[in-house]
Amino acid sequence: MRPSQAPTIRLSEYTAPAFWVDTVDLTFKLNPTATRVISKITFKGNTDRTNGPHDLQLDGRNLKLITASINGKPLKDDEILQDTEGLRIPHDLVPQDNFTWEAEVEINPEGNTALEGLYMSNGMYCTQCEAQGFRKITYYPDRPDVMATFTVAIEGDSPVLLSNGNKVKHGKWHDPWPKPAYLFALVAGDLVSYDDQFTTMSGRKVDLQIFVREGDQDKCAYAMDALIRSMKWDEEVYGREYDLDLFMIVAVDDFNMGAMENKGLNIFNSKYVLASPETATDRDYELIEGIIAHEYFHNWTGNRITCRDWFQLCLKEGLTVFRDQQFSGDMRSHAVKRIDDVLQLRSRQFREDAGPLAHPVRPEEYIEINNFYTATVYEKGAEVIGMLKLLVGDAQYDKALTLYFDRHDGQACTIEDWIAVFQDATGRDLSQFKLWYSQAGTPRLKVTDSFEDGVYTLNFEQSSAPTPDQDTKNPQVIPVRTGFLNADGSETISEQLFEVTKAKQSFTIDGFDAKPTPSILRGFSAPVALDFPQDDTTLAFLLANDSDPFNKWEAGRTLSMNLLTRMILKGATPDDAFLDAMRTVVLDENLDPAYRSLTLSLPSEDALAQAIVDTGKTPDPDAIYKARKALALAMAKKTANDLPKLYASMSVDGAYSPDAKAAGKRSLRTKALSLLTKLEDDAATARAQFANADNMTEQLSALSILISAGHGADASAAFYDQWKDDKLVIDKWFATLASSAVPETALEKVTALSEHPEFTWTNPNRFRSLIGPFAMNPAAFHRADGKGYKFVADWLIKLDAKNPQTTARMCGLFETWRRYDDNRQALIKAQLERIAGAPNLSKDSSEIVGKILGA
Ligand code: B3K
Ligand code: ZN
Repeated sequence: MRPSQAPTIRLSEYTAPAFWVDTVDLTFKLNPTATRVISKITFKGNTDRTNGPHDLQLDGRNLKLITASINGKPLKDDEILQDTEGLRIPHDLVPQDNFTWEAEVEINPEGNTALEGLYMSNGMYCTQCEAQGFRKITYYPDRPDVMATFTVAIEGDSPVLLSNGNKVKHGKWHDPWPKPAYLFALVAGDLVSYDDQFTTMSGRKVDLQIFVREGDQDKCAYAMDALIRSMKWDEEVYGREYDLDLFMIVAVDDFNMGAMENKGLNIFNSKYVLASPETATDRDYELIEGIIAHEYFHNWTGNRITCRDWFQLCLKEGLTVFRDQQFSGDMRSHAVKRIDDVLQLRSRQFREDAGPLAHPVRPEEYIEINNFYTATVYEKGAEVIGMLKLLVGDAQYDKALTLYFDRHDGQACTIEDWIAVFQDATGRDLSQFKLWYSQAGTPRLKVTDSFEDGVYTLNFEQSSAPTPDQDTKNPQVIPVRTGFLNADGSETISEQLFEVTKAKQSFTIDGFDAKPTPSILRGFSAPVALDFPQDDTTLAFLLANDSDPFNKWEAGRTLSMNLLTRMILKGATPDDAFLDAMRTVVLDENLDPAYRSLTLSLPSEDALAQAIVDTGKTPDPDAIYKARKALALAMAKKTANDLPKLYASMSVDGAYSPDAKAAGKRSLRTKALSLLTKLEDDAATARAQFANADNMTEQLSALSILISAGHGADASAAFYDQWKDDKLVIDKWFATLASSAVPETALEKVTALSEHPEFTWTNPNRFRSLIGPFAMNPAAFHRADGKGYKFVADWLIKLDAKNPQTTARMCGLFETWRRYDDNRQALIKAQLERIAGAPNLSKDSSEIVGKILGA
């Protein structure tokens, strides 16, 4: 039998299954503690496999087997070899061609606190099967390359009984599209639906339903609108039509992640469905739109074409993230979306790539696959697609995607299939490009330039630091969009796309009258760390003149990063040139408010810590916190006379609307309020905004600003009192109190919050709302006595016993520990070792903590 210790699964060891599955019939007899699952599965031998005869090996975890039979013949106990991971029937009992397996198992949804498989959330039954939750429902070859059609019957008292596909009758479902088991879903509960309809491009009518708890129907309109826009966009931009009579979304309160793309029955964390102006922020609306689109887009990139094995996860996730980013850009502003995406990429993926959890976009081994739903697989995976599109051009990209859908519909595919499609469609050799999938780490691109006799030369040098398991790296294909500016700020020649493919490579362009100012890596055309020192005067020039919105913003960001680094390491004070540049942004009414808001935002404390590490120094979280605060104060003083006007002019009249334009104004208004409050002893403007706000964006931003300013006590109490019956808003209350708390007292505050009766920590949203924001408040988390680390470790150990998946993900909060001084490192290490040594630690957390420790 299989070893009981968690094994390492390797891509190189992939073998096709011995048996395929044609059809699956499931009957669920629902009961909170003893649900019966009756399965009838038709198998057929995989004729490509020769080294038979084969045993029947089925995955299964936490299942109580009641009966099993093959072709109607009951199997005796001693004919079924069971262990904790599944069962095996010896080959002499298994027909090697076609046969029917039937089994009845019992499971306990109420006892399932890991929220994987069939579980209960506030009295409602729901499922989460990706990646390997189906094996907690019944015995099955639980791997994505086994695709089958499912018929499901649900017996239970609930008025709403849902599963995938088309509805046959109440509680009976048939999904005509073959799918892997990870896309199976079941929901049963006392739910109501918010309905609409969509007519597809070929004229078919599709019913759309969002299922929520009674009382929440009035918070579904935005999600429905986003769904309809997504369906239309996928038809228009990718030619993809929906393929069932019905598309359903269910909102669930207890969920380990954002949402899940189960075929025809998406299950969502309720925070990414429910929204009203009073209870959801602009950011919530934006995320709802993006996540609804993401899950819907999976219907083609993920469901119709799925992954052969879990190593290929980026095949569906990278592509689907890329598609949702395109969609959000089309719906809102491409410039703002790109900056937001790069900020995310740097803060999550570059951080991951620089630390002990670094892994390639397509990992080559894992212990627990749930640990690989990472920023690298998702966000870097999307960047790789963006580069591919840039390199082959828009028309060739469209051609390749059409070929991908035509060639692979209904299949479980690999990255090799994906690359082959692009090679075949475009005739381009992508063998070097493919390194983006296998090499971990963020390439560094060092650039120098020179000018002589009208010839301008750019010299590129790429390198990549060793990452765990990969000491040496080969040069990758790095597309570098570059513009050239005249002294008056105009473009000298049209933008160039340099394809850097060698370790060292130069490009020359002649015909310049004078040395141009280059604008390198426009649009952040490759996920690399650009090393091209430009002085403050040049950066200010680019901030003022660059026609590429990303690099314009980037110039401002580099200016503030450089200044803050000087303040932290050398005790410099804010200089007038910087403050003047920021004041120009405050006053520039020709720029989009959302864009101005982004430009006025200072780099996060975490980003500054990494920047200091990059200079070879050790970051001091207190010094970083103080420098940021001092710079914000200097900006406030510089613009003291402008802020009241900016604040007033950004107020949005009329009823609240979450559209990008209105949200952008509110965002800039918040920036103005935050600066203004630094100049007011009594925080009067923020207090007034808090008291008068008619929407959550303005109420919550005022609360956060008041807390940061040390004036938040009354507002916090009032906020709690007003919203105590709304779980999602109370999550925001916990999160804001933890993230905005001033470092000196933050630990005391969050400790008290962790004892609050509403800190229902087994709910993942609530747990993440308190522990996550505290650990992302660096000066608080990294307090020198180590008590911040202990607080977080205590909670992680406690949660691991209930919910390994959420715990393991949050262990990543410690991934940057080697950045810090010896004293802090020792304190963190001690806590990591405590977690690693906790009795019965899950394999999820043990894999992550082991890697972080470097074990
Ligand atoms: N595919 C799911 C994520 C599943 C995570 C499993 N631990 C959501 C998404 O990416 O759309
Ligand atoms: Zn996804």
